Amino acid sequence: MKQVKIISDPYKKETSFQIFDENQKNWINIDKLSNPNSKLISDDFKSSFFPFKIQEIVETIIKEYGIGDNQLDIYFKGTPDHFDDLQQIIETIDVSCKLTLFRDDSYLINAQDVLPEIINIFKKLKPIIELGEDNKEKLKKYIERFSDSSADRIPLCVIGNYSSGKSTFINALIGKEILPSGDDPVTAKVFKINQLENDNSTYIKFEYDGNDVQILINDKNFEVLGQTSSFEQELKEILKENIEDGNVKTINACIAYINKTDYTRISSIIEIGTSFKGGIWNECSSRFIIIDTPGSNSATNLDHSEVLDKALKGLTNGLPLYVSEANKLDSTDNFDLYKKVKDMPEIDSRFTMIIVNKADDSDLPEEGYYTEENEIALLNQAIPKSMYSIGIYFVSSIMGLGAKCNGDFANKHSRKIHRKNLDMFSDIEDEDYTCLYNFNIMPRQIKTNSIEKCKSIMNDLVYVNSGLYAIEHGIQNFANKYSAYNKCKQSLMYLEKIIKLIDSEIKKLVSESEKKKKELIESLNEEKANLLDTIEKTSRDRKSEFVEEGRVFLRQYTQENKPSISHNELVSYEEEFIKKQRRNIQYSFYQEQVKDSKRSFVNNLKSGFGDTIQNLSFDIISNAVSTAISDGKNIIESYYDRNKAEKDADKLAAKDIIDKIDKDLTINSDEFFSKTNEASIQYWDDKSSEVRKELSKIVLGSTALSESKKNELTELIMNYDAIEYNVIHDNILKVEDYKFRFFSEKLIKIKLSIDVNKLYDSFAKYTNNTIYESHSLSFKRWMDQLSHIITENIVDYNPLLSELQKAINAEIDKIHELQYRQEVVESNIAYIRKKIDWQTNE
Ligand SMILES: Nc1nc2c(ncn2[C@@H]2O[C@H](COP(=O)(O)OP(=O)(O)OP(=O)(O)O)[C@@H](O)[C@H]2O)c(=O)[nH]1
Ligand SMILES: [Mg+2]
Repeated sequence: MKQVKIISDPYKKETSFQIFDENQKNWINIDKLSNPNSKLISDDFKSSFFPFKIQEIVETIIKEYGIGDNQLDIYFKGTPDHFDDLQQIIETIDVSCKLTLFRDDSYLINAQDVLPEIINIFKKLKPIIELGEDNKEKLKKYIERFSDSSADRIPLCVIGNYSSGKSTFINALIGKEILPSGDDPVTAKVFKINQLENDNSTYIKFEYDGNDVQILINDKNFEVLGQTSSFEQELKEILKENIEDGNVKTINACIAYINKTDYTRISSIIEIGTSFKGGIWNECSSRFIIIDTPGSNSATNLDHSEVLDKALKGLTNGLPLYVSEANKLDSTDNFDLYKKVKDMPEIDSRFTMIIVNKADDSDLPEEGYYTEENEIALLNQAIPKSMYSIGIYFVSSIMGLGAKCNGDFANKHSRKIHRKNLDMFSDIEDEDYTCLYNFNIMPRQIKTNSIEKCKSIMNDLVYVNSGLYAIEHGIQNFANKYSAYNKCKQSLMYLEKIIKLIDSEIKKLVSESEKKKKELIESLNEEKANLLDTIEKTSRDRKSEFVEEGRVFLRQYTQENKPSISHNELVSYEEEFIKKQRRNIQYSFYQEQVKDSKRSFVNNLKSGFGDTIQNLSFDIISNAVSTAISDGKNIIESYYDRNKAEKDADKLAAKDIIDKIDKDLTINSDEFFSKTNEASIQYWDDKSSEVRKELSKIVLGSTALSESKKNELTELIMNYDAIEYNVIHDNILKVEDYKFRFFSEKLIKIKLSIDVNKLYDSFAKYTNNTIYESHSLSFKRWMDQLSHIITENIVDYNPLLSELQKAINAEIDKIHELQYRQEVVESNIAYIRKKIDWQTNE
């Protein structure tokens, strides 16, 4: 028997393999050392997105390890989604050995399940973190990236050979014929099309001679903002001429004009904002930016990649779409550009979509799909060979666009093609009926799902058969599922950036207050300066000392006092509730019935046969036996009824136990929380009186102050307000949320008491952290305020110095506030890290 483990971590973008060593009884990595000839260690498997490689991976494992009729066990360690994909593949492929699939004990959570939590964290951080002017904008951007999903945009980067139909394809995606197309090279600039919510309005933004030009088009109105040069005048003329033909045609004409204008005077990026019509766009969790590049050859590639780089700035999670014609899949013209795009950090090339456009006009296999043999030949052509990942999609952009705009084209050429093909794409009876999506080449389980989806769309055959829907569905999957892995990782990056911002703000404040402090100390006499120093040092030292000690104190307290449930308690609950439920359903009645039926069986048997065995006649025997048979039936029935009653009672009792535990949990946790809170307050109150005494002593012993001043100060210290406690953390993580999360995920298990105690443990930890963080912060604030008041009183005879002292104190307060925010962000980072790391059932 062989056991192979697949370990797939889509967050880290890594797939690796292990084999079980029977002798050593442990898993060993399949790597260059242990198995240098294995195909499993190829980069292709290691770094691609697992669902796209499953079939090849499984086939390789079978080839290398599933020899003969040996048993082969495959363990999977990864996300549940990917396990399902793997299972689906294994069910469909031809397995030559006895293969069984197992889940490993550790697993990862699907990204689309983690992401909502992350978005919540960002939403909660939004109101609590505020930074100074320097960092405000950056912080806003980082936080908004996640808390406002409308700010989240996925770039779709369309590249490919010139005249392959990139612009037409994009028009089809957005359902509007706004980009001009034609047989000669048409697109001269990089177009960035920003998806808008608003249906009617469109904007076009670019620079002319370095000046901003903005065109706003809304229904039959337009406006050109910018300087009024002859260029803009002419543009207005074009708009005027076309506006009667409708929005889309106006935009098309306007862009065609810009395209024809002197290349050097227009900025390299032209931005268009418009809504996307038809298709799947409303079902996506993100919005999109589509980037149209000019068809390129090697000479212009370099320029284009630079412009593209610029166009992608600030975006992430980009999906590359490579557009080609069927007969040009072997061309290497655009490899340089593709390589550049592949290396851009904004792009995830593991999800490259190869789009074979103009499929209405290509020689595709007679069979209506690619046979295995044809598929291999196709995959061996230059473009698929180097780019194939998520799939090759066949499409007729013109038919797709026609479906969305009801055949109303601005471009005459397109209109003709659409009309010519209409029957083939919509009439099932037509002898050339065409379903382009059937030709798509994709990982098997993805193709099965995709075809199923396509077949379910019955109301728009032209749209589905054009192949456009399959592509859009692929984009939708990427946006809703796959890209979530990257987003989870990115959230950490953004939180770390936020930490850095807070850090830099703290540093700035620290250095400002240090400067002021120096100034203050220099202008005081030596004795006073010393006293000030001692007060500050004492307050600083006590803060760090007590805060450490307090941590230990509360940890110990919660450990010793946390609620728990014992096995015996559970057993007694069980007894109690079973008893109660049996009473409720009158279980004793069923028990009696069993007894009765047994009794009457015995009695009837006795009386049936009479006293003497000697004179048994046939009649006696026959009567007695038939009575016995019917009595026997009664017994069986009564047993059956009793068992059913027992089961019903057990079920109800089980529910009661869970309810009871849930109630206990609430009561015990509440009680524990408030007791811990009291104990903690007691601790900090004690510490605060220790500090009062110590500070008074310092003041009394000082030579810098007059007797009356000393008395005044000690009075102030001893009567100073008590610590104000508040549970600040509450808005970050609600106790109820916490309880519920554990409760729903973990409780329904066999080892109930263990689970409940685990729940209590986590709750105890949570209580400890929340209260400790909140109270230690309250203490720190109190300590700061007290020492501020003392120091202000020491220097108060000089209004100028006193102002300075106040400014210093305000800065110190700000620093502490920021440090607290930083802690909150850090604890959230730790939380997310844990969520996207390996989980175990233990
Ligand atoms: N038959 C057919 N022709 C198409 C299809 N899509 C585009 N074309 C034609 O192909 C030609 C080029 O289309 P464009 O959209 O301008 O191609 P492009 O890749 O943007 O070209 P450049 O911008 O010049 O690089 C035009 O004549 C289109 O009508 C299609 O699906 N079917
Ligand atoms: Mg174009």
